[in-house]
Amino acid sequence: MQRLAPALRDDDVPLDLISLIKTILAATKEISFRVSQAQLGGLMGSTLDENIQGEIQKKLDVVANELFKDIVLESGFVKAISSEEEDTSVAGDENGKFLVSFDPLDGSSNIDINSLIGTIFSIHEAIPEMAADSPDQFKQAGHKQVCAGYVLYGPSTMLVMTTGKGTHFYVLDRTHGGYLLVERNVQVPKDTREFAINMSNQRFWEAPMQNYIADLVAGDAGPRGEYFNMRWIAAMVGDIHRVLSRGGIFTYPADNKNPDKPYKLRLMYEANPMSFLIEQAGGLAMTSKGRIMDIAPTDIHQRVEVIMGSANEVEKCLSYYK
Ligand code: AFP
Repeated sequence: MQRLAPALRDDDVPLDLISLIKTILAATKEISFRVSQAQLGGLMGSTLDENIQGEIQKKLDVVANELFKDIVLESGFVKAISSEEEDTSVAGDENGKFLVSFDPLDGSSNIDINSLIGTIFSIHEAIPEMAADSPDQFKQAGHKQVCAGYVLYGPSTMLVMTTGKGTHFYVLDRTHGGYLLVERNVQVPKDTREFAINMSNQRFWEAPMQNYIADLVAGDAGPRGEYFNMRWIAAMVGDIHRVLSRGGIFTYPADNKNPDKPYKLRLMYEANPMSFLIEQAGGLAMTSKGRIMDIAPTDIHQRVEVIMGSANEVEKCLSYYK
């Protein structure tokens, strides 16, 4: 099995980007260890603080954020970071070549039940003429990402990453402490009989999503004439990993549960990196209005509608919006 750096060199990834990726992965190895020790180390449960999005932070959210932020900012490669757990961007090295957006621990509600969680990251090139402390430098579309990935803290710690030359799976080998390539050029099957959506929001969705899901749930008695299975992990890392592994459609549609917050998932550190991974694996990553990676961001913590996964099924879902 190939080690990480040679695998990246095979994809012609520039050396400074390889160095940054190795720095990020050093942070994830430390987070993986802290996650495995959380109960023993008194790191379960919540803090008394809210993040900028009004969500109560878990103790592990805070630890993972500090670890990731400090290691990445100290590397010298990074001009600024933005994180789900930070109010605004944080400046790094004025000459740093890259911007890193991340969700230090996605799936926080799974922490206390010892279920799937992960770290998501997205890398853009820095804009030389913008100051390191300007949040505006993060307002770059997803198609400008130079790397995206996630690390899933599951039964094995897995890295899934793309630098624009396919999506590859790696596993953390604790015997030598590095990530080993286990599957190159993963492909999302075009067709699927599996969907992922939080069904408890059903009555709040727009009519097209109501109709699409109703047809899936109707199974072989409905217009699709086939049985569809449903899965929901409540951690995008887990749900997208399943889609990348065996196909499926994953959606967090618009809803009117809270009129001030029609979307749940965050563009910069959830939807964009996952879109890059899904598209590089032959899938589609859309909103009901267009490609996620073509959205011009207006805010670091912007939220967005997400419909992604097996290409034919995403097209089918979008046909209900026409
Ligand atoms: P956190 O980033 O706060 O952990 O939230 C996880 C998440 O944004 C995403 O990973 C899940 O798909 C989604 O929330 C789960 O949402 P529900 O609470 O509706 O199940």
